[in-house]
Amino acid sequence: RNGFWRFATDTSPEGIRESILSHLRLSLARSPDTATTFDWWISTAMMCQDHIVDRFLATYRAQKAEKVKRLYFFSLEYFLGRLLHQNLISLGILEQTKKALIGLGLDIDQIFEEEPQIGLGNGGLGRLAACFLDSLSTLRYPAFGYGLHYEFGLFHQDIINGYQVERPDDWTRFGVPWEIIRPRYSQVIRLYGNIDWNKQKPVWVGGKEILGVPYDYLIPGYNSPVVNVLRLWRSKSTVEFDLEAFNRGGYFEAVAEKNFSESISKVLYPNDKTEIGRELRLIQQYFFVSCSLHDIIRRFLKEHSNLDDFPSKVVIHLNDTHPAIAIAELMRIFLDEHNLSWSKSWELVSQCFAYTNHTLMPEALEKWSVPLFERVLPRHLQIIYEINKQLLDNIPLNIQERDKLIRQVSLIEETQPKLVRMANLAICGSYSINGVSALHSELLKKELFHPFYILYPKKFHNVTNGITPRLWLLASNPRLSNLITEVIGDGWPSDLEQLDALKPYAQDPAFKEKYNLVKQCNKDELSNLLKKKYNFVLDPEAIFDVQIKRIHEYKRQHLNLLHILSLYRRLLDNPNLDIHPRVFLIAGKAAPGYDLAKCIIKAINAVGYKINNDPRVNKKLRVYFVPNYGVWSASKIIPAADVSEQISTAGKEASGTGNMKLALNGALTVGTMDGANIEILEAVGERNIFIFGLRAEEIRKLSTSGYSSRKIYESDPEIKYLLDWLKSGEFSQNEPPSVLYPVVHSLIDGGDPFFVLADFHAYKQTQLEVDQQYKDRQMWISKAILNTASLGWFSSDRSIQQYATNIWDLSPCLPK
Ligand code: DL6
Repeated sequence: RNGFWRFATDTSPEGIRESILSHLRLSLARSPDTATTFDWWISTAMMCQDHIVDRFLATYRAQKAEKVKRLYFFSLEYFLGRLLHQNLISLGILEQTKKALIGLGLDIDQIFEEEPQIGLGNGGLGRLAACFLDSLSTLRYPAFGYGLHYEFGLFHQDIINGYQVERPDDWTRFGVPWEIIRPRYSQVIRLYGNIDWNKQKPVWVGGKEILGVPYDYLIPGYNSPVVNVLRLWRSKSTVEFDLEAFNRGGYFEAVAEKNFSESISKVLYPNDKTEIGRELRLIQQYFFVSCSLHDIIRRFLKEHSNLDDFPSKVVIHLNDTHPAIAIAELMRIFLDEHNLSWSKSWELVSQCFAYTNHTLMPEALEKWSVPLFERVLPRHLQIIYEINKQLLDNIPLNIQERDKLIRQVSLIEETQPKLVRMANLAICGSYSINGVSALHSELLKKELFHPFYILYPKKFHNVTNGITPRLWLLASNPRLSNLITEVIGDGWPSDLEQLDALKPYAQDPAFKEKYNLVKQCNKDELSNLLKKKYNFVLDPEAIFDVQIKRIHEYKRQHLNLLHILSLYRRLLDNPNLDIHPRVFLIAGKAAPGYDLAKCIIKAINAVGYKINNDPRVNKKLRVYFVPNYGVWSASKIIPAADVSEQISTAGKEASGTGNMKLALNGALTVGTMDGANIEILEAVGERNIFIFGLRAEEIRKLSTSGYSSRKIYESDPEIKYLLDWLKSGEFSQNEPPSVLYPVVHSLIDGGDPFFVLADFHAYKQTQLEVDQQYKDRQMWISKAILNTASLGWFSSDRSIQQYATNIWDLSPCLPK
């Protein structure tokens, strides 16, 4: 290892042991004989943090000395999961720590289990942000993540009587050894108030002031000397006790003021429902953006005497439209706080921002009502109006259908009330816009953002998502990792395309046997875990068929369910049906306000309960819904999966990253031509993936030519039978049959907006093919190996490298 390791404290097992013991004593005031496993985890994390801090100090010193250009990643979500295991791997001290703990009579896996998960995200978007942080430090790029320090992360999901029940996620309850609170770098931000026009220029006055306190998480890179920072803001009242409010209304009013301020960073919003009109959500977005921009400018001005070079040193990446208000806020700061002219401010601002879109669903594009905006951020509304004026004035006069184009690109939607379109603001204020898979980026240009593409074709890019192999292979699948290292050496975790060298081994009998053994052991382990935790009965010899992701109609868990029902029917009709036993594992959370998604969970559990308790079929078919899906359960399920369900309606899933994690771990994809599935198909080859269903173009045509799901229902005996069966009451146990009606209704008279019925037969046919192919185990194993070997390109290191070179113009910076 290179010279940077000199920064670390002692990395020998003995040194690590001493450090853990001294944290136990000096930081926790505990002795080994009274310490709980939780105390040991905290002390181990503190030992680990010591090593990280040394590297961080060296990184920061070097970045400052070189006045580097930095990436500032703005995201409302970071789905980090647990950090200890990953951090030990990154630092290269996992084995030594294991030894040290064994010496203390402790098992490292039990210690890992003590760590509360950091679930500050809903799903793919937040987990992508976490993978990107890992890759940024690994590739040694100077970067800061900025976000919110939610007091409550993504809710806990219990399944009670088949229903999703939410519980708050109080993740900081027992303290978090990773965070460094830096009150000295707090920021004060303003909300509400009004504009004073009596000065030479408009001045935003009055309203409320809120304090943002930074909580820093240090993010080490894998086998890298670089440690970057994730800075999360927590809201506080500017005054502990508002005397004025006390005088006006007494004690309770004074405390209410404090409560309001602290409510801003209280809870993560679930993302799947339209948020229009949720004032607190807008305030959350503004709060974190304003704190972060002030923090960036403060740091910049420490290294520069004026703002002229700002865009050559600062790039701000907008992770979806959630932080798009940053464009108006940076304008406001330059205009009002730094007295720059409009044109100078716009010149600087429009060179700083890059925006990634993460969804093609038009209803998910954020819009805020103008009256709400005017009340909460009156100065920003003015600025947005002015940006809009300039945008519209600059549309060439000779462009085709100019009036229509103006209506489409305007930052304001002329509805009642009027709406501010955050995606349009993000596009107009950013120098780069990208989608997250090849198909998604094409559809952005062709459909969702077509009017902008006409105006600014050069702004549009694609960066296909990626996943960090450190978490999704090295940490979560140690058996497969060891096997790979045995054959191709240990360079692959930081250069995943080295996996290509495994391709010839897909035909090597000895390697195949070992690969198969790894999968079998992982399946045994998952079976034992699920038995212990939920009393699920899994036959490790069965096909493990996995669909794990947020529950959403477009992801079509109900298509999976219809196929399960059809299998059940066929088994009942023919108990000797020659199919390989299969266990369907489905997991995911539904947004608490998304009733239909919650009903789909209920339906899966209801059907599962019936099947699992039916001795006529349960040797061949099992269906389980695994509660509380998150980073941890993903890391247990993925290594054991044989089949990966990626069955979204074509054109709806922006990319997906679960598809990459599962294929990397040797599961064969059953998927539509959607998102990154298409690129996975190109990488693994059509013989090693199961593609089915309507293409995006066909879906588009079908929806314009008048798709009638009722007609399908009436004319297709099997579909009719299955839907009638689902609502017959046979699955609703002690409840009325109507509990499952919403799912059935959505597929018949609800119009089946995601074309479940249209794709059913193609899906069923493909599943027959899966069953046939699994019977030829030797062939299946070769295909699984080829999946692992072909997924190197899907590393988040590749994504970050593309962003750094093609969009951010960033250079690595190494501590000396
Ligand atoms: O880009 C990360 C991830 C994609 O892989 C998924 O396909 C996409 O659904 C998800 N998008 C969101 C949208 N949320 N908002 N806004 O989570 O992003």
